[in-house]
Amino acid sequence: MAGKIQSLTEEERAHLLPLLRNAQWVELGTRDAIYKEFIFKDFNQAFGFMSRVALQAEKMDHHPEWFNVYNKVQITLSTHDCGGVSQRDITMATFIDQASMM
Ligand code: H2B
Repeated sequence: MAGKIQSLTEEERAHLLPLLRNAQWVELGTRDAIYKEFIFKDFNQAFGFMSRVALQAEKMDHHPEWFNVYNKVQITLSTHDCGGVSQRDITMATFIDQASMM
C-alpha cells in the first residue's frame, strides 16, 4: 500500500486554490473540501460526464461525492486519508473539468 496521503501544505494551498477558484471550484465552509456545480444541456449529457468521471475515479481509486438531478451535477472532493484536500483532489478536479468539456 502506498504511504499515507498528505494534505496540501500551506504553500501549495496558497498556489493551487486560487487556480481552482478561477475554474469555479470553491472551498466548502463546513470542512476541508472543494466543491463545484456543473450544468449540462440534459440528463444524457450529465450522465455521460458522470460515466467518464466514474471510470477515472476507479482508475485513481479516488471517488467524488456527488449529487445529480437531471442536468445538474454537484461534486465535492476531499481525501479521507488526510481528512482534507490533497494533490489527488487537485488531479481529480482537473480531470473533471476536462471531462465536462467533452
Ligand atoms: N475517494 C476519495 N475521494 N477520497 C479517498 O480518500 C478515497 C476515495 N480513498 N476512494 C479510497 C477510495 C480508499 O477508501 C480505498 C480503501 O482505497
